[in-house]
Amino acid sequence: MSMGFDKETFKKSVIYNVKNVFRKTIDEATPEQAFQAVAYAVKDVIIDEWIATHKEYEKQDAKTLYYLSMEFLMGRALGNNIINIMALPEVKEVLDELGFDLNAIEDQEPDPALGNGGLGRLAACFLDSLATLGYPAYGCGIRYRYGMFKQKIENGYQMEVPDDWLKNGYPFEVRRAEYATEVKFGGYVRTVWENGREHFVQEGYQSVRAVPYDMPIVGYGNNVVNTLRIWDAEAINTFSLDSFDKGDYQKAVEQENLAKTIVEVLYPNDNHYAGKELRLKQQYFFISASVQRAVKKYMEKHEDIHKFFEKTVFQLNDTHPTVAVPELMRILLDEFNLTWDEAWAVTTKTCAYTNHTIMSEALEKWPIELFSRLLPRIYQIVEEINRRFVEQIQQMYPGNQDKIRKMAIIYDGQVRMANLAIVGGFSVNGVARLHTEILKKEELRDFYEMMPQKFNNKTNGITQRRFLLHGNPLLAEWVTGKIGSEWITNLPHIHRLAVYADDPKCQQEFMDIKYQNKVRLAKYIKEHNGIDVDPRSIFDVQVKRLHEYKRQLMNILHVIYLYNQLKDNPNLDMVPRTFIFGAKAAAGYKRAKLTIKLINSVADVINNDKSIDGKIKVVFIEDYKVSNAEIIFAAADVSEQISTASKEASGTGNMKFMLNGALTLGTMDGANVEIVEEVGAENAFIFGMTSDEVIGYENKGGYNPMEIFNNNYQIRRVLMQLINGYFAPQDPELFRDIYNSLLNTQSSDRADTYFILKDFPSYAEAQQKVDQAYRNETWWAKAAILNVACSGKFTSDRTIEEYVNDIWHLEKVKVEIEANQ
Ligand code: 4GP
Repeated sequence: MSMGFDKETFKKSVIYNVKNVFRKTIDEATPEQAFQAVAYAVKDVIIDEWIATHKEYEKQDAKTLYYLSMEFLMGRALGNNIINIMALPEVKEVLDELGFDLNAIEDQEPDPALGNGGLGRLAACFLDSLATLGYPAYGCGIRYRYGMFKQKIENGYQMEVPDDWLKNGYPFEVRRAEYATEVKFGGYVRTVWENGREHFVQEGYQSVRAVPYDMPIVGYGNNVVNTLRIWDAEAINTFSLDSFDKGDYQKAVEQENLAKTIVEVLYPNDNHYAGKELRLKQQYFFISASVQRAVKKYMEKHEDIHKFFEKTVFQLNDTHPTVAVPELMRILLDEFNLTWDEAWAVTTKTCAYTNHTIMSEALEKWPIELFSRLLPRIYQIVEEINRRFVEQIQQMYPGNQDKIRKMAIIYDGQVRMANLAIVGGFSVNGVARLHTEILKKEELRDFYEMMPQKFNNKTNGITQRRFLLHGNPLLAEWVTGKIGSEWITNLPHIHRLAVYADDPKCQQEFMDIKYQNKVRLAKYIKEHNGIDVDPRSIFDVQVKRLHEYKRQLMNILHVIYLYNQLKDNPNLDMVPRTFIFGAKAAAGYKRAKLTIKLINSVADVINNDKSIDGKIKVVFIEDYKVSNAEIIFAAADVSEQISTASKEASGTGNMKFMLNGALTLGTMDGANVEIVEEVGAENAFIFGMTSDEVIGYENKGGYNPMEIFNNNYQIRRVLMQLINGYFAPQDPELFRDIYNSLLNTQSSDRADTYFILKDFPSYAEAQQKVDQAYRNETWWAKAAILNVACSGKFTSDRTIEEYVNDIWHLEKVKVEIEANQ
């Protein structure tokens, strides 16, 4: 238990908060009010540790990581914080005594969803691990007024509803007005000569005030509390008549609007770049504020800015924060008067870049017209970085224009952010072994040849504190009962479970827990979807963002294929299966949204067809998010990780399923490769083309899906059902676009870009193996236990230690707390 935690004090604090904030006695409090009161009471406990942690960092003058990310997909904090201060049993008791149920109170918390998917959730797992390992670190991001939209399904279609997560106030955040800074946009740069040197002054700009809000990131049982700092924007001068009098009315209005719109909403795109001006504003806004603050903080304790990198490291979470490179240059050049070479030496030792995707549509490129208009001084600096870099290319590869075409930072009228991130930093990493190899051999090959020393791999990980300890209490308790609790902070320890994999009693216990978790999910589905599902059926789950490369389409086409078999032969011997989907589609991604409609239309037909006797059920879980994800992983038997090989950089859902004892049905893509390496191919279901095969076809311009269509009657039958009204009797044309995308009868895209038909036969075969394997309960239980036992590598604690050793070079800090402060 946390040293700062005292049960009686906590109870009083909850009662007091209800009274003080809501003017009510505890028995009158609504569940939402109770949530707020409990959250404030927990924050009370955390605050002392938070202060102590930062005192300790200062005392030790520790090197600090700034994890710069446009996204932090945190999920709910209350339950996680209670677990990490190690006060779960005591808090439960107190709430019990006060007549509340902790789960119900947790359910009142909005999911802070300041992220889209994998990239944002990874950032959240990293913060948890950094705090638990005791490393000095800030997460730096944006306090979006509206996070990831809430998804409603209406008539089978996705509808987007704004996520007003701050509606009732968020108890864990603290506004830190004293650290507010100014961020400037637009205007022009004037050159002045002073002391025999050129100086650059930005004039005629608009600006906003960046105000940080801090959220505590609680380490597990170690008194360490780090900070997630998210920036809000406010108008510099509040709108006033005063400005009107001065003739500045227009400017005051514009500044007010700029501040309002800049942090208004998270762009809901995953693995996709939307080249909107506002997005670049968001990027520069939070980066300028974070970098300015990091420099100020450093200068409070140090004199020599040349050594900034000894105490500071910036990790760029994808290219979105890349303006950190020119922004740091600007501060060093214009505010500290360093020479170019001095400034460049500091910057390139401070910045490091992580690549999260090879999808070409995700590559950020800004038209120079827009970039230079919005960030005139920053653009000048990027021009100069580019000029010097191109010179370097010419020296190394004289006369090779192709190298310049591929590697220049500014080319064809665009600023290429990945190139800037690679050139401006000392490290470039991919997020799984296969992904890093593809970066080196294909996507970033020229850079790798020129600067191989920068490249390294950091296979992703996940926090077992949220995704097992919090999300699956039954299994967590069982694991601890068998092998002790060390796995909570040392996941490889979980391998000790392997000796129980063959033990019939343990197998039984394990399967009972899985069953109870399936009952929990079935209840959730009944409440939210109104569909009855049988917890004895195989729970076959694909939850992740909706994207063509992730191939939810292949999954639902296979469901149709299976359904056809069942219609042909109602006595078909198959284990009943519940196909569960959960996915948000970017609001403007038409085909993804149509795929959601298809899944729901297929669900409608199949779930209402009495003739198949409930052997197949299809469920689309509305509003997939961190909080329901925890329930879903715990209940899964089969983990669908079926992306086209080479396309999924890593995946992290795959790891969460494994940790919860689901078997992977997947391609050799991303971290699936490493999962299979850990657990053994015999304990997973692997199918489909390899990444080399896929890349081979791509280099030849694709393949001809018509051959498969012509020769495989079952596949042809499924495709024809897309256009003959089988699933859309009112509008037989509804799914024509999907049909076309597979056979390319009209569009200019390559036919079946993601090789769905090509991989379909081997996918169907693997699915058949799943069916067979599940019948052997002993085998299945053993394989599931082994998946849990072999998940040790996939803790984000391991990932963070690797970043620390190879890139960040941080020191661990210990925080001691006196009891009952
Ligand atoms: C994702 C990748 O698609 C996923 O494979 C990876 O596990 C995750 O990053 C974390 O590294 N990329 C994105 C994105 O979310 O927007 O590019």
